[in-house]
Amino acid sequence: MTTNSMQPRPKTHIDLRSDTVTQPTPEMRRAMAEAEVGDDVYREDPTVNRLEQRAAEIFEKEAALFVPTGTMGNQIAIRVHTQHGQEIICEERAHFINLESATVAAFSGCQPRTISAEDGILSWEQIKKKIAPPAYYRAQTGLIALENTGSLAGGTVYPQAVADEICDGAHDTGLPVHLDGARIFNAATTLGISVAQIARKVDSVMFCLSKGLAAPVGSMILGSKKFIERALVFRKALGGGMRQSGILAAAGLIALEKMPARLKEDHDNAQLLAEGLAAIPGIKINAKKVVSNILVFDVNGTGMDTAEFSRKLASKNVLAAGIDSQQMRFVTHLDISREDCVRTLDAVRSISQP
Ligand code: TLP
Repeated sequence: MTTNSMQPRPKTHIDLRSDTVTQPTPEMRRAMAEAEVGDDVYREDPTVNRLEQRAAEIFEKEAALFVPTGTMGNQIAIRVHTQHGQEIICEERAHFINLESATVAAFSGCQPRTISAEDGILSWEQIKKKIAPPAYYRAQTGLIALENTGSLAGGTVYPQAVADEICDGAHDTGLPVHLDGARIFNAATTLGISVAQIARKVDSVMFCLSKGLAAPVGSMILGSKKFIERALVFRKALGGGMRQSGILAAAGLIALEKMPARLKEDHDNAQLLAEGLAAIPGIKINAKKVVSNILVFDVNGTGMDTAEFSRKLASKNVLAAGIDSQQMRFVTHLDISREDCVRTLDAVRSISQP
């Protein structure tokens, strides 16, 4: 092994497409090389077992399971909670219905019952109206699914009292709640509370090690021991039994223990970008609504659609993508510095000139 193999790839672009693009840190790479491993399908990988135990402790849940992706984590949780022919109540921009290849239909046999909510933040008031009445010809509600932070909604964060009220209402009605907490550590940073407090009332939570926390691969799902026992069956069914995955879990442990502390820096950079963008003619964004590491802004006033805007930005070595024809998304992360944000704003100014 050469020393170079431990080095991150040289940076040629400012990549704001997603926090999924983060490179593993040198410490992660070392830990991966040295990880003690076993066969995780036999549940004998000591590093995976340690990661699952630490995640359960940090989230104050009975048990945790390491899965390859956030998508698999969400879809396993949904499969455990629901039965074929049921409905899942969620916000219309929820990742699990928009960007997970209709797996909720194909694997769980469920349909979404969506609600359009301001900033992607649902309330119990809205949800309770969507719970199916007990008529034999109506698909029955099987699950309520929340997302915190809301990825396509612009990294928005649930006020904890709002999320807790939803959980209390759901439980009083006999319904479970799953939280897509892909970026729950960003939500915790914004709220100044622990991830355990955010997840206290939900029945299951998924979070990603491979986004802002910078691990190369991996997500976790957490819940009761019974939930995780069932989840293990569906992880195998989906081809997620990974053998010597301690190599990956070793990076995941560093992501979990060390990386949350630096997320505030990403939020500050997102705020800098938001305030800068708000001052550029033709661009619409409310900087006050940017509370984590994701910004969504409207480029319609520049006379460009997002495809053209992205193309021109790429010619200035800044990568970003649209979430539709008018709205662009920027995501800050470990590999984006304050200086990169200043340069990005210069690039946006130069392409937005009439
Ligand atoms: N989100 C990705 C893309 O799929 C859009 C991104 O760049 O933001 N839940 C949420 C809230 C997510 O944002 C994502 C990934 C997932 C689940 C799925 O995670 P992976 O990509 O690991 O399957």
